[in-house]
Amino acid sequence: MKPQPQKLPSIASPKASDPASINDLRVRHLRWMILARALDDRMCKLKAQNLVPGSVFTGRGQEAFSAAGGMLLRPGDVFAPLIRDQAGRLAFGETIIDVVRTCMGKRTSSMRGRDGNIHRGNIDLGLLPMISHLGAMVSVVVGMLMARRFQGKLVGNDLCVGMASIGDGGMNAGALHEAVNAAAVEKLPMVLLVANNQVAYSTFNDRTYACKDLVDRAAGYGFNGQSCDGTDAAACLAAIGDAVARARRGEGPQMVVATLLRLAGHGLHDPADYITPELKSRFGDCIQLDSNTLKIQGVLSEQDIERLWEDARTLISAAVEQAQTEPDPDPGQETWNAYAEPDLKKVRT
Ligand SMILES: Cc1ncc(C[n+]2csc(CCOP(=O)(O)OP(=O)(O)O)c2C)c(N)n1
Repeated sequence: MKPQPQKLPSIASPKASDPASINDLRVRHLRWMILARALDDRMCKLKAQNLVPGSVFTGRGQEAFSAAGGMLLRPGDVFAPLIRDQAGRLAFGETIIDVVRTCMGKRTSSMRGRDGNIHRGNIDLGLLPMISHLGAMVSVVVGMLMARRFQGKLVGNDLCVGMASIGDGGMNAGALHEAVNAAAVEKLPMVLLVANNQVAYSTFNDRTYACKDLVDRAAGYGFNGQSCDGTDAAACLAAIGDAVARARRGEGPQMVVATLLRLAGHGLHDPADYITPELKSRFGDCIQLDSNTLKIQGVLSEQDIERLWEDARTLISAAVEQAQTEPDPDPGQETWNAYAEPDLKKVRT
């Protein structure tokens, strides 16, 4: 059973004909985006205070697409996020405290303070620990869906869905092609979210692929693909909502390609000075854009939006305060086995 995320209401699917429930979904969407941005910002500050070992990777500018992915899944689904997916992770059920504990290298974190912060996950939740940013996770999702099929669990027209996230650079990794092709041949309920943020680290689109649009690849694999403006929150919800619904109905894999811009470096160590002002001027910030839209449409007031930020920062501060009281890993107390103990209660007591 997917635990409900911290103090945030659970996500309901909108009925297409009900404007109130659609507005409710859009507000929840913005809430996840803001929570993720505030958490990313706080992790950057903690890094500057020397409280985070390793680098910090943010999803700045990608929150609308990522959050829509996480929140449109449901318990029993599988989600393989990447380093830009703090928003989707939270919306799918990752807790703030686990993010903070992991980033601060605490023994109480799901990584037990043994690793950096990018490989965290929660198998019970169906949130897969990331192996690599470069396409390695799609085959894991394909394998999990195949396992469910072998167990007789992948039948009917309301299937569980496996969602994998990938970037424009990762789309060119060999492992990705093999896994996506297998998903197509097996007609698996997989949704591949492609965040085209214009750069693979510092390599621009014109040096990473030669087709007109990455979504053209879907036809090559033999399944459905669609594009959306990744800076437009409502467009992300609509495109991913449609893709997830198709996959659940048994229509096979779905690709959703979002066009957006990474509004930060690859990680905190990267100043991203290769992003020109001209390129930057072509893309908005999804959070600002969505906040403005919801204000203009009378769905939220300026004060409502301020409160979303305040609530997010309060939750994050509480988690940071708690994590600061918790122990760092101590080799003298650890059994440094190669494989993690699935039962974390052992390390928490
Ligand atoms: C097999 C492999 N090759 C290279 C790298 C180094 N690397 C890490 S992320 C990255 C670029 C990824 O670009 P993209 O998929 O567009 O994602 P983005 O970082 O832009 O979100 C590279 C080259 C790696 N981690 N693994």
